[in-house]
Amino acid sequence: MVLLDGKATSAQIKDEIAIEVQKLTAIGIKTPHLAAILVGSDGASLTYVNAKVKACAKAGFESTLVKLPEEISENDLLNEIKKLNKNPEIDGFIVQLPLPKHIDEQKVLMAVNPDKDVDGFHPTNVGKMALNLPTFLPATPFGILELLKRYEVETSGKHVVVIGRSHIVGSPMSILMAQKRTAGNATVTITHSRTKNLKEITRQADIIVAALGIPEFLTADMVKDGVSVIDVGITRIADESKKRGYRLAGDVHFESVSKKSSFITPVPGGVGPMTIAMLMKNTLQAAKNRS
Ligand code: BQF
Repeated sequence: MVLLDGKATSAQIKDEIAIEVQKLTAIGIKTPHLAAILVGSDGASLTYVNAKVKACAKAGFESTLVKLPEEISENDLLNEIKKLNKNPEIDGFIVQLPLPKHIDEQKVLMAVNPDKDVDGFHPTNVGKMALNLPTFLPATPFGILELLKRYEVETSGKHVVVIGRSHIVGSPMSILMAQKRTAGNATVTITHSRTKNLKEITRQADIIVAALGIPEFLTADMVKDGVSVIDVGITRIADESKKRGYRLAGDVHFESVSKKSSFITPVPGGVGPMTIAMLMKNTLQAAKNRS
């Protein structure tokens, strides 16, 4: 069993980016600048957005955090987005998800200038992604591709089973891995909550991407020997023995599944850190596109 170490790999990627930033600024190109909009003060969202700000410092970027109250109107949020769209200092920005229920997420994502949409969530960029045209790939699928690439996990001709059809992970992951690209050329099956006989399907998988959001859902009886497993889950489970009061659980029952695995990502320290690193990569690309 080989652990796909997202923590170490993401640190390496951030170092590579920092070196490139130094080279760019040396020839007079401005320092990449990422902005993030956070609405409200959900604990997990705050953790994620702080991790992004910290990663900017590590990669040699500038960052701006725009904190807005939970009760902000949709219109006022759209105005904040317009400001970032117009601000020439900002190369790329994200709107931290999820948003409060009174705000239409789709409307918000569509307001982001596609050239600054470093999360790759604007329909224009989703379309480009689906057509394998140059664009910002959504950070989590992008991070998974990069992890598979760097660990030389063979994907060509392999059967990849994706569990989960979210717009952020499952759907783009399925599209990307079927494409003619590195960490692609796979035969992809997408499964979800209405799938019948899931276990019979996952047992045929060479690679499983678990992105359904149910802690420890994928168990050893659902996989074949030699499988490679990508765990996208990160559910907070109350645990008084931890200093934060919770532990993170993946969608994979790591202890049993790892025994049958060729490659497997841990939680924490697997896909999560890669997501942050690829957001940095997209922001660097956004800055280069403008110079
Ligand atoms: C780790 C996210 C669900 C909904 C909205 C490192 C992150 C997570 C885990 C992280 C995520 C998940 C992010 C670890 C960003 C990934 O060490 O295992 C980093 O910060 N993520 C997000 O911004 O929004 C989410 C998951």
